[in-house]
Amino acid sequence: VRTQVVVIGAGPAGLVLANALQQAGIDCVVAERETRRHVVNRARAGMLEHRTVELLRGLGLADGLLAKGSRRSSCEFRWDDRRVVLRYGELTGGREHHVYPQQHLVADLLDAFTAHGGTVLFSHPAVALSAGTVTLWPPRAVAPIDIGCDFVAGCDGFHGISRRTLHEHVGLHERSYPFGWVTALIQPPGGTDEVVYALHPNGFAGRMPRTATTSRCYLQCATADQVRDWPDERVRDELGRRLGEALPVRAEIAEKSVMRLRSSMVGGMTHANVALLGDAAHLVTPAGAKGMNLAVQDAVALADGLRVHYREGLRDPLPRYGRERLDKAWLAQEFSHWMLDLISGPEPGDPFARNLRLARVRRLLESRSFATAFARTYVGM
Ligand code: RFL
Repeated sequence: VRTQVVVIGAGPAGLVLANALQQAGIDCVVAERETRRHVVNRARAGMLEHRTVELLRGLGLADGLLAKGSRRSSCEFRWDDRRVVLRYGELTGGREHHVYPQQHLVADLLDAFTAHGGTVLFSHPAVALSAGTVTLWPPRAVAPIDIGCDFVAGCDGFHGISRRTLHEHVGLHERSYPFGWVTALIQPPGGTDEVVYALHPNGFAGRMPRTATTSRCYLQCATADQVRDWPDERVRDELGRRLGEALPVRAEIAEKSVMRLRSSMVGGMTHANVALLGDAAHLVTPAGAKGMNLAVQDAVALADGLRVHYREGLRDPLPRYGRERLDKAWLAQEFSHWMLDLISGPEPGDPFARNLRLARVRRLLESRSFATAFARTYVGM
């Protein structure tokens, strides 16, 4: 079997790439380890930057999110008894975030790709890859199959095989943070509201809308904490305490987990004819909501490079893609790192650290030039 591009992974990066290649008349096959059901139900991110939406719109892939998503152009900071709203949309000429759950975007992208004859091989994990061949293990098969190709797009996330295969060639830079975040999807009766960042002496708490009835909430915790340390009552109590708004006892809590916060950056995003995209290349913490956006933007950039390669004979399209996107990824990494440090730190209870953090938040809210710089980066200008 042979195709022009093998795309490993059917997440946002892989599926945007597959759709863009299909539209450019470039043959590709998507190989995904999990089932279709699994990938369209995997709730993760939900904040799409203005720029990401423009790119998806340009590919005709934004109809679902424009019809069913919502928009946000402000966020609220809370500490002590203060609640201050930052209307960042007013500082960016009206650019804002679109809120649409990642799994809904993934479902839309799958539908668009397969409606035009695209092939996604579900339950086909990639087990080995080289510059010109990807080896897949089909379900119940006794032996793997090889697919030959011109290019391999490693869109298989942080735990995938692409990053592991390439990292010895390109290097890896990692950082773990000395605290974790408990995360849960919560359905408070009565619906959900603003993006909230609360800086409480017990640590950070955040609430990000996902759908009209669901929010993703975050609570800073100790690195050693396990999910069993955070029964639903504790999550409810602590969210209520840190956000300053009691959560109704009936608020349903789903998909609770403890996130080990870490950042990871490959030293280079390409090697020979293999390109890394999205989380396979760069992992950012959820602070600043950059991960899914970077994944989509990588995919559009790689598709552009490959189109010019096949149409106009541009040689070696990958190095340019890798250089440009790694620079952008570092900018997003820096913002996410800064944002994490703004809202969350290793020393809840340390008044010096807390007051420094609060001074930084106040400067952000009180200085128009600081707020404008924040707003532009936050919405991805
Ligand atoms: P994905 O989405 O992880 O998709 C990778 C796909 O590859 C498959 N796979 C393989 N397939 C074949 N063979 C193999 N050997 C394979 N190994 C893996 C996997 O099954 C999967 O389908 O990577 P991609 O496309 O790079 O997309 C990245 C985003 O998913 C990620 O950055 C975001 O979810 C991060 N993130 C957030 N990003 C934002 O922009 N805004 C947010 O608000 C936000 N919140 C979050 C987040 C991530 C979270 N978690 C749990 C990781 C909140 C959470 C809780």
